Amino acid sequence: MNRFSPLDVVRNMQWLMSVISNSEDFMSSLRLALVPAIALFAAACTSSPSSPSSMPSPNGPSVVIPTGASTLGNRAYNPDTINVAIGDTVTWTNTDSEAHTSTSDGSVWNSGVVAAGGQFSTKFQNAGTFTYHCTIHPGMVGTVVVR
Ligand SMILES: [Cu+2]
Repeated sequence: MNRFSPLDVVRNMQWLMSVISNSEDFMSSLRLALVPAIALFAAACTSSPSSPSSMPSPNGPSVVIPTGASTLGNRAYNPDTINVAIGDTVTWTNTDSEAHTSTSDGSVWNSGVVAAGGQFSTKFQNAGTFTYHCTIHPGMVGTVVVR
């Protein structure tokens, strides 16, 4: 004997459809709940960490302008002569309490005024020996050698 009449099949289909539509409601409400959670998670992942109070350490070659640099002559940039490779980006970090510049004698680069605590970076594309100075304090001199 057949346990399912055509009417039973229709009823079962209706039950199945109601379960599916309920589960779709459940899924959509789950999505609605998940979207803000995922957005928050993504925002947390992409936001940068809180700004450090100290200056970032440069990745490439680095020149420090030390305290009292205006009176230090050829020790005003440390190291006085820095050797780098073509394509390197050199960063000057002004740890002094006065503003300074890193200004190429041959107009290859010019930092402009680098405030106390500031940094300046420039990329060296060509080989050569480049002397530079501070436009604010005559006597502050350094050299970048690019090979
Ligand atoms: Cu200076």
